[in-house]
Amino acid sequence: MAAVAGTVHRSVCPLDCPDTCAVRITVDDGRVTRLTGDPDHPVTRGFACVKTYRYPERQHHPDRLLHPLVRVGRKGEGRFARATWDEALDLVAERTREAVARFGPQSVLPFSYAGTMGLVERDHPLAFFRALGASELDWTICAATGGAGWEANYGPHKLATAPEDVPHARVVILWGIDAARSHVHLMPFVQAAKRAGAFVLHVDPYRNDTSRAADEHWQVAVGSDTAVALAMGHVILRDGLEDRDYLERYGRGVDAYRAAVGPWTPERAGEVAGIEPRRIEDVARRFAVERAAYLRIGYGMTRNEGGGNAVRAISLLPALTGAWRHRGGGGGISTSGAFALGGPRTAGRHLLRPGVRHVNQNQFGSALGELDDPPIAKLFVFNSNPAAVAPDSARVRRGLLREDLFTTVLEHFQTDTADHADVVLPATTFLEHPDVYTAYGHYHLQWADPVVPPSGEARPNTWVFRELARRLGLTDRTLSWSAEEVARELLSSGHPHLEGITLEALREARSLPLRLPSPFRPYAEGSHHPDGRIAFDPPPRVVAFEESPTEAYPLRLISPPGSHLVNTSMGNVASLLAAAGGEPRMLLHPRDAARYGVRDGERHRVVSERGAIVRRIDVSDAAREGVLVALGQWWPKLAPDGRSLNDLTSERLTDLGGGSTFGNAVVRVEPL
Ligand SMILES: Nc1nc2c(c(=O)[nH]1)N[C@H]1C(S)=C(S)[C@@H](COP(=O)(O)OP(=O)(O)OC[C@H]3O[C@@H](n4cnc5c(=O)[nH]c(N)nc54)[C@H](O)[C@@H]3O)O[C@H]1N2
Ligand SMILES: Nc1nc2c(c(=O)[nH]1)N[C@H]1C(S)=C(S)[C@@H](COP(=O)(O)OP(=O)(O)OC[C@H]3O[C@@H](n4cnc5c(=O)[nH]c(N)nc54)[C@H](O)[C@@H]3O)O[C@H]1N2
Ligand code: SF4
Ligand SMILES: [Mo]
Repeated sequence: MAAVAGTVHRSVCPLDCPDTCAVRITVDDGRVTRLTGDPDHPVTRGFACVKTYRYPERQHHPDRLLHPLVRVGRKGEGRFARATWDEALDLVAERTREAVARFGPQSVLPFSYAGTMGLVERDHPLAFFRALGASELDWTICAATGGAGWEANYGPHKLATAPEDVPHARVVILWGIDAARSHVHLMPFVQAAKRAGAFVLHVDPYRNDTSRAADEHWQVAVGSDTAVALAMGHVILRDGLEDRDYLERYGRGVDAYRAAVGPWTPERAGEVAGIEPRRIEDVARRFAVERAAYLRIGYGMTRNEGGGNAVRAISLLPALTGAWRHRGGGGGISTSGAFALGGPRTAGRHLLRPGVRHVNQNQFGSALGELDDPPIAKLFVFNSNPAAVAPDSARVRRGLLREDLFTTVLEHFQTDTADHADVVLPATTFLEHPDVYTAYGHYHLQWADPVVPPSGEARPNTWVFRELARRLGLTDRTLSWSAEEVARELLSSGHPHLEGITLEALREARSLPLRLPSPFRPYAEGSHHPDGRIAFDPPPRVVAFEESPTEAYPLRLISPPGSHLVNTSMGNVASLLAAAGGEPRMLLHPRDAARYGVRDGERHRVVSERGAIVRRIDVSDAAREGVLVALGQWWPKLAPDGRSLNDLTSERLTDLGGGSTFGNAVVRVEPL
């Protein structure tokens, strides 16, 4: 029988990705059959990405969680029995009440992150925890170091040159970002700049599609970025190529910076990074002379002990040359600071108790294992898969296995984290609930309505916390807000960037550009520090890493994004796993392979001080010598040894912002 032509609906990709694409969803007979990029959206421009094209497969996956489940097996075994919503929620409420009565409310902890970037389903649940007085989870796993580095220079509110302006750039530097993979919708704008004559440089220890799209690739040593950026500053100041007028008006502490870059000659930095000093000279001069130079920083080089200083050193370069004054110039790490959303009651801010305990998300394993004043007794996990993604996962698993911990997981699938739950609750996807979306790679605010009914008995996170609030006698009105009410509060900040953007206008248009000056030149007239100046002082410093290669652990491990996976969110979509090579893979340079007896394409043991896993290793000079490159994150239970990549990583924090150090671990490889 001929298929009925589907209905096409508009939506927004909810994945943790700077692009926040506007998408079109075809629904046939109640089923999502197709997802494409919206041709009318100025940044999406008609294409989605290899990952999200497969979302229909995820949406209708036979393993979707369709009913609440209550544990019947041993802790961590993953055996559950079906329950009704009332049974499951009554049990969770009762156990929460018990924990609060015995240990106080701070024995309750939410663990969540950006499984969905929708502000209703991501942020509003926090109001429940704030009303309860639970411990606060600091969201440090991803962007904390980059944000802290940026803000040290430029003050609060991360802003960036709009992607739509990039074609005006004469020099493009993509530094520690695999844009062809993790920010694909930037690439057409970069290509346009290149066609118009711009020079494009990629700085990354791993040679990938972004390197191939560039004119030049610096395959730098992990953690050498600060030295390289200081050497560029050295060349610019030595040759008098700085924008003196800009620095006089808007710089602070330039003399201290000048003194700090003095010793960082291109020769010395080149030695540290493994690049020709001449190349540093040439690019630094070009960057300064062309003025409209665009320097896009990624999170790759923020994930080590010196990441905060690296971001500071790199992001001072467009200030040194006054690139922010020129259309297409500047750059940035994130556009998120322009979305000045949020009234006083957003995410329950008004309910926050002073002095409440904070738990750093990167120290989740120790928090579960060691906190005792009070202990974590009741854990809620949603929008995240910490058994896979949090550092030192063996420690996380030990914590999750505690018999005296009661864990509730809201999920689409039975992840490794859900296997450790006492109660698993089925959550709706972005296709099944309404939400509002900001972005960290562009300046368009978006709204999406559901396009299909919930699968099985799945419910939005916000519904679950509303029901729990009622059972626990929490009465703050915001706890029962609808998505529309949450959105209205978000839009009520009164900030000029939101002028004229009402919920009605947003629902009607689906995507609205923020009200920014055109062209938008953030920092053309200084920073958001109280004195309006950009802080060159204290100058960024080259951080000596505590965890560094040794004879026992001679290789640095980094884990850039997989081409076909987004964190672990697509980690059970068969077509994507097949396209990604069927099992998790790593890359090692031929000379290292020869040194450590690694045979191309075979499985090896990878060992750090914290654990050991088995992975297939491909021998390739796409990896820098001395660096083992793990491609993407897999569900531990779908890896050949059932183990997480993060069995190898540590809870060590970065120099700024208390961030994660996934790119810091040192390891060795051994034949099996
Ligand atoms: N396909 C895909 N896209 C994704 C994701 C995914 O998993 N898959 N994840 C999403 C998320 S959550 C995020 S935060 C973003 C992150 O995306 P990006 O901002 O691009 O950051 P990373 O992916 O961490 O790393 C980018 C590059 O930095 C390199 N790198 C590592 N260490 C260093 C270093 O010391 N110096 C330099 N110069 N480079 C280094 C890595 O090899 C990598 O190629 O991507 C998002 N998009
Ligand atoms: N070794 C190593 N570890 C890393 C990284 C690395 O580079 N290397 N990257 C780190 C980074 S950058 C990040 S951002 C984190 C990401 O870590 P996480 O935030 O945990 O991201 P995901 O692994 O994608 O898991 C998100 C989960 O949320 C669920 N989810 C999605 N939408 C919804 C929803 O609407 N409701 C509910 N209830 N659940 C939903 C998905 O099914 C998925 O299981 O991982 C970090 N871990
Ligand atoms: S993952 Fe990123 S590039 Fe892919 S559709 Fe979603 S927002 Fe767009
Ligand atoms: Mo991230």
